[in-house]
Amino acid sequence: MAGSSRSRWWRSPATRALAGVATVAATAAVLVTAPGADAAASTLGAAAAQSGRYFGTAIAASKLGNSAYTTIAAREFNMVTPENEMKPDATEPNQNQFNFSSGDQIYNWAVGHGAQVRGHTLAWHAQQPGWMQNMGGSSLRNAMINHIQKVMAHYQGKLAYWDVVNEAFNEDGSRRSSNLQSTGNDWIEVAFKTARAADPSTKLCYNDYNIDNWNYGKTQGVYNMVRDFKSRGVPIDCVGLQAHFTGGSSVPSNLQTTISSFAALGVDVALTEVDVTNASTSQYAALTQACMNVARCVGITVWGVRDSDSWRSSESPLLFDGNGNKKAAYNSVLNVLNSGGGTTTTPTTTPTNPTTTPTTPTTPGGGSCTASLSAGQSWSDRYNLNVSVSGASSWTVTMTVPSPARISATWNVNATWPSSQVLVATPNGNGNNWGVTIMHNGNRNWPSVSCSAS
Ligand code: 9MR
Repeated sequence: MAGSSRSRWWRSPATRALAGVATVAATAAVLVTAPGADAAASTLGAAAAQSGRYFGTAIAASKLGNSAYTTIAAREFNMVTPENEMKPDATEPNQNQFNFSSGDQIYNWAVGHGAQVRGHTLAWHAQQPGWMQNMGGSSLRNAMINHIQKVMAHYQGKLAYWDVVNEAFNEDGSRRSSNLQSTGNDWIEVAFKTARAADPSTKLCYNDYNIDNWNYGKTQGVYNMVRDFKSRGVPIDCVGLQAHFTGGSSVPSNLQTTISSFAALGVDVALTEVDVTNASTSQYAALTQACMNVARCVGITVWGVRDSDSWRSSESPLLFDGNGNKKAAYNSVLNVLNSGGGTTTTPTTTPTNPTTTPTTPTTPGGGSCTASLSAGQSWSDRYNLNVSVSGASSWTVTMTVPSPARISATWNVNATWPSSQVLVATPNGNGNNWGVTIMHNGNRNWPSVSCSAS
């Protein structure tokens, strides 16, 4: 089933129609030469990338010296959220004195392993540094603004997403009382406006737990805020459903309704901190399918690598056991990711401005190899390109996307990202046909590519 879905995806008439001559060449290459091209992907990140999504994990800097941990993390995940290292108590331990050492450690590890990073988090009632906890009024408001500006300036242009505000609502949908809330009800929109000005290249998210059930007061409270922000032009790009299905929670049957309802407001949606009591295979499959069924559900992040890394380790809620073995839930997630996007992920079939696509997608490189691009699926905010390398079997392809577009994911290739705009790719042992997802951010011009044989 995974194979046939994948095969439809690669060879769909829409895909061929979009790409013109270059597509014919690329499709032919897939049909003739790529034994692995129709195979189901064998890691979570690669499987998610087939539909333009990512699969991520929380990473703790203190564990980056543990090779059992990093081996799994590097192999399986293409999005990383620092579990604690970019929170206010970590980044601004003394007022206006910043410390990015642990955050940078995670960032550098992630991009060195082909993953993107989700910043977490800028304004939150919890994990505030001591000096901030007793502040209020205009001094706290100004401290929050300064914190957002300085932290985002440090990571300017580097992060795919930022959780600008975290957990600001009560269970009944009212605002949570906190020192931040006491500075005025507009503190959340001030945070988002400050964030947009500080780094226009990153996506700005609101993130919370217990907003998975559409019929829940808190879900409705957050939904109404996002709707209000969109109607008034307050900058917000995404909503993170933490999706902690531990501590007595379970996946609600209407999760997909929640995801699609937020998406219909014009924001990306992601499941950002997933864990499930005893890693129920059916619940993991259901939450993955709910995301796959909504085009703007951009990815899933689990809150830790192995059960022993979980903040709720006694519930064994993750996809790898303490010895690093794949659990049954791992396979149920992988199968859903490999089975394709489901009916409601049908993409828009034409880029909004196809005339901006260069007509010379084939760029001969140095040495004796050539990388050819052809159009894959496209969505309102992102598009896939298929890359076919001919000539040498040992090659390095460098791809540069035009700013403010940024590379979001790859599949079937070993990739490192020296920056959000530059990708360096080498074979992963599974043929010469691979792909990339690009968030266009308004610039749909295709990237330039060069190939060098080695
Ligand atoms: O997993 C994090 C744990 O190591 C910290 O001790 C805890 C402190 O608040 O935060 C945990 O992560 C939380 C995340 O930042 C926000 N959503 C809830 C997560 C689990 O508590």
